[in-house]
Amino acid sequence: MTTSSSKPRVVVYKPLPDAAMTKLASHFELLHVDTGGADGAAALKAALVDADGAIGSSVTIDADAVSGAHRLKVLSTVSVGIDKFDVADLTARGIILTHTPNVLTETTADLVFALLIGAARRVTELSDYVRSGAWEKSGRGIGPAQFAFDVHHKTLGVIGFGRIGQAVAKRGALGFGMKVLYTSPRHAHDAERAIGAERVSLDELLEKSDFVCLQAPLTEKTRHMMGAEQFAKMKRGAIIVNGGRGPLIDEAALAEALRSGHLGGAGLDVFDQEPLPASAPLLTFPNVLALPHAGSATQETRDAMAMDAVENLISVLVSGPPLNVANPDVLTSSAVAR
Ligand code: 8YV
Repeated sequence: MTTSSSKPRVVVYKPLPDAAMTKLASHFELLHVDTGGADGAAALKAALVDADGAIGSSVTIDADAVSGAHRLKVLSTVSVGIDKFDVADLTARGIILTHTPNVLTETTADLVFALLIGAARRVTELSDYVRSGAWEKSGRGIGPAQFAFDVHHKTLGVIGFGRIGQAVAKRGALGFGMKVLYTSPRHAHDAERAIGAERVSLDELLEKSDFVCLQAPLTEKTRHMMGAEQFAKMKRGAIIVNGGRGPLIDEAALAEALRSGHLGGAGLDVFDQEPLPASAPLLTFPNVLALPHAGSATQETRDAMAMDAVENLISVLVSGPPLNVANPDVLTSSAVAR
């Protein structure tokens, strides 16, 4: 399909806030694609054939999706995570992948800590206890059946110590007097100095932590990194929190660890299947606090993410140099000459 416009052609595969759309339209010819239907993947693949760029989020764009996209120069995801993409294939094709790492860290860390506290202090269970009239019927103050778990001065283990992981750790250490352990491919010396965070092995983190918080990126290496063996190594009564990606956890193993009473609870913002079906086994446990992948979901942050994603597109297709490139090897590879 040829375009009459001199503007680069950009596929929009996720609705964006008005301000971002206005800026996008001022630079590009836009083609909106609804990826929600049964033929959503086919529609996106067809639209990418004549596109110079694309912007959106939460949709898998694999090698097949871009196999006919011979003009495509950039994919701009409105997310920090890039697990929806075949990054090696994009790099080999010379397609730049940009993301939005700079504006969602604190917002996401706030929600992750809300999950930790909510799970520990049984916030939704106790709220339901009040709403259901059970407290009224008891005619007295609450008792041991309603007691929860302390957070302050406990040990927080963070798996994956990037921006969000470190922001969660700071909340624990500086706000709640928690001892922070972390696993990461490399030392985070600033965090070690600032909050006394200690880099340890995964086994040591699992054995010593009262709260285990998953903030690692999803890769083939980290998929199901928390399985039956790892849950068994956790302290009895410990709480798992996942603000990273659902497939970091083997959900069947988590359900068993909850069913046995080995784990004290879970705070989960991400799941293997999203949206999570209401019939999911994990939702049968009252000590599971489940949220709908809402880590970055505040108006201000989502507006900022969308605007950053638009600016990333402009930096590649209009102004240069490319901003927030998630696959920097593409900038030096021979394939970039498209
Ligand atoms: C969602 C996230 O992707 O940034 C990420 O990686 O997981 C979240 O911000 C968001 O739904 C994308 O718009």
